[in-house]
Amino acid sequence: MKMKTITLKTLICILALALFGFTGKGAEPESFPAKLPATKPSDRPLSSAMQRFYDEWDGKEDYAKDLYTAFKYTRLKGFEERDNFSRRDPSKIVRVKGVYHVWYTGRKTDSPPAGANATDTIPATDWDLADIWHATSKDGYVWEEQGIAVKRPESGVYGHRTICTPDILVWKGKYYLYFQAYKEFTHPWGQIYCPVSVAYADSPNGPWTFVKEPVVRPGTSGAWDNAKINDPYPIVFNGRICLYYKGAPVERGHEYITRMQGLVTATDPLGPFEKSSFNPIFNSGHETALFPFKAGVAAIVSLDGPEKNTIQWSPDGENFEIVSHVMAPPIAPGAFVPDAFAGNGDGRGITWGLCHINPDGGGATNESILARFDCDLSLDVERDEFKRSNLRFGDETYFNNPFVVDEKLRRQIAADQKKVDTDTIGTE
Ligand code: AAL
Repeated sequence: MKMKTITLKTLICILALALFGFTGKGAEPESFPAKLPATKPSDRPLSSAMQRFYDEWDGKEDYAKDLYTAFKYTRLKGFEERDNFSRRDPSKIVRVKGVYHVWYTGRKTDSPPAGANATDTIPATDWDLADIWHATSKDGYVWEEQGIAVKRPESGVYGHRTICTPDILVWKGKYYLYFQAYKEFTHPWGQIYCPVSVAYADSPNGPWTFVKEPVVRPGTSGAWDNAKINDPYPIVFNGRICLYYKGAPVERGHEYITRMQGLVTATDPLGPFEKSSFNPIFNSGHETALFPFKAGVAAIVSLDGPEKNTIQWSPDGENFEIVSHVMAPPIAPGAFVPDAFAGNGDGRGITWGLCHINPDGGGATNESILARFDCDLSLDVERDEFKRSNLRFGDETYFNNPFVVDEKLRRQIAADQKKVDTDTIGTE
């Protein structure tokens, strides 16, 4: 008798599914189907997560998106390693007559950064007492360091203390390097005034002419970017030079905006640059990393802020939306963006670039090295290896900086543990 009932029920179910379930019409389906409905189902209750899956994520897994990627890293060859010779914040890469060119912050000092104990010859930070260096490569792996491209200018001129974090623009056959230009001692580094200056040349190999008057200055008193214009990053979009940057106010701390990014635009590389009325246009990120993508602009937003570690896209270069979340994005990426200055409304994306790494996992007073990253944020390649999430790290990663628990933290954890660990409630 029991057997019979089950069989009858099963039969009814199969019939119901055959009639309504598979067509999505009529009776409510039993469970959410294994094959994702292409559009948001309207005939069944959806959890908040499944609503978002359709409303915000377009009914797609992240790896199905053009602007999703994993990142892989490779050690570079050709950079002489020496104590207190630091290289960081590479520019985007340009290729001229088959040769790749990159510019970066180069600090060659006699001693390591000493924070508040810095002097005229002892740097405060990793990017203090630096110049803009240049390297070339035929394959993107083996690099030949060409030495200093732009030198710190004389006393009294912005950049005398340090010039760093360069990026490149090619406009009407000429080359323009934009960089942070500090006049004074850079400690404490949150408080110092830092405009952007520029140098130009007829060829990527220089010689470079340093323009003494900064081209982009921090905002007025009280503005979100009133102290520093960091990470100037030019592309050409909608017929204008669009220079993205990270702004910083004099005051720092949780109640102040510290890691937002803005945009200035111009039609002449030497300015005047006009600030976007939407600024800030990113609420997160650290170093700027953008590229033309389809008819708009894409950005890698990493490290800081509520939208850290995302790839974003904007149709107008000013109003960005999150497209995907990424893991372990490159720090200070400078991608090879062949169409960065094409301004043709058909951005093809990026597949590799350089970034920097702090070998000790440290911050401002640690030395940095340049590294290569590869990815698939391009419309022109198919790289399954990069369209995967769920990356796992080996023990080497977990038991080293920045994950390692140091002595001070261990003491705090021990004290907290005494305070908050009780027997599990209900076990008495
Ligand atoms: C970088 C950049 C800017 C900061 C410092 C040097 O990675 O964000 O350049 O000022 O750190």
